[in-house]
Amino acid sequence: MKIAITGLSNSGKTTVFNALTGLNVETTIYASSLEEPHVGSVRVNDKRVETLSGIFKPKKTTYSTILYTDFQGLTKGDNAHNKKVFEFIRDADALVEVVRAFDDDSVVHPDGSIDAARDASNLESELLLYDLDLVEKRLGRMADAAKRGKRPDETEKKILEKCKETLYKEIPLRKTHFTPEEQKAIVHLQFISIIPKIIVINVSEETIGQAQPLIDAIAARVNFDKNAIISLSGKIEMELAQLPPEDAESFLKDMGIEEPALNKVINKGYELLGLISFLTVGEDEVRAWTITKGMTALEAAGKIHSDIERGFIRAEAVAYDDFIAGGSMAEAKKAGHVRLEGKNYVVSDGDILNFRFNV
Ligand SMILES: Nc1nc2c(ncn2[C@@H]2O[C@H](COP(=O)(O)OP(=O)(O)OP(=O)(O)O)[C@@H](O)[C@H]2O)c(=O)[nH]1
Ligand SMILES: [Mg+2]
Repeated sequence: MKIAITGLSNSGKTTVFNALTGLNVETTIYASSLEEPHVGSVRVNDKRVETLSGIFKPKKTTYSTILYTDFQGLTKGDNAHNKKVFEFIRDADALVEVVRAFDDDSVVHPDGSIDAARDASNLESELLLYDLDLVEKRLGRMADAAKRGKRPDETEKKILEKCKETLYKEIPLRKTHFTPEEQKAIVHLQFISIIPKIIVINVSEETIGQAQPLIDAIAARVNFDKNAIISLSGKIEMELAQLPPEDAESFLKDMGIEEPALNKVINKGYELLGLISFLTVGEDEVRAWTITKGMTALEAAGKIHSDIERGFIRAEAVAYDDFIAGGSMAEAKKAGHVRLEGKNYVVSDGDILNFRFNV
């Protein structure tokens, strides 16, 4: 999964990037002019993988990973600049939008004052404007082609009109329902407001845990799901991410932080994108695989290898908790917990799967 960190200049994007990745790239008090985004990969901590690895003692243990990117900030009203930024991030699976709420006179706010709800609203507008421009250009090209006698793709045209109407109402495309066919018809345009978004309010360290009024204000102003808004102190979380694990716990307690941002953002990302994990086990490898909720055993097989999907016969499935109750595959079988499932079985979070296939 790829998550792009975005936001206005000096909102703390790079600080949050460091907090989420444990890296330590330079943060600046002026707008950075990165030519290449920062990229950092982190593993998704999953206790189940750890426990299974302890049981199977495999040669290799593989966690799911998340790739974070951090790039230049967006600038209100600067379409050309924002376009450049969006082109870097529009292949992301999710956006983490950092909104500044921390006070610090030494860090210049590009709009002169601290107002998180205003910034969130401006950012949303920039996403909408970029998409509107995409839609209109595309429709314009289709109209030109029609004049030259080329018949437009009516399906695509209809969907584009729907997108245009939505965007004109200032509704981001992530709130629009598209059928799978519609999605397929527009995916090549790589809209930006269609990407699921988490808003991260970067608060002062003095106000950690007191962000509810701000969350409410942003949700109301941008008409945004409260459940997809997180607050944290980038500065503190960045310090936390640099600490050895044995010091991290007491630091969390001292700072009044319930859960490190690192976990919060990943959990929200999974929730928002409707992601779950299934597990594979064995002497060679214990591994977590990330899939979308609702995927079938056949689709899950395809995640591992197209050969397994092609030659799919059956999947042996056992729920993680049932497996742990017995402690081994033999015990789970004895207790009748190991099921044989077919192609259309809908995979559950935490299923341990073993695919039988024939190619
Ligand atoms: N006090 C305080 N300062 C912060 C916090 N987060 C970031 N800063 C400071 O704000 C400045 C900008 O932070 P960056 O993380 O570089 O911000 P950015 O959004 O990446 O900035 P650009 O890449 O230039 O757009 C740095 O001096 C940070 O130390 C915070 O939570 N509290
Ligand atoms: Mg930066």
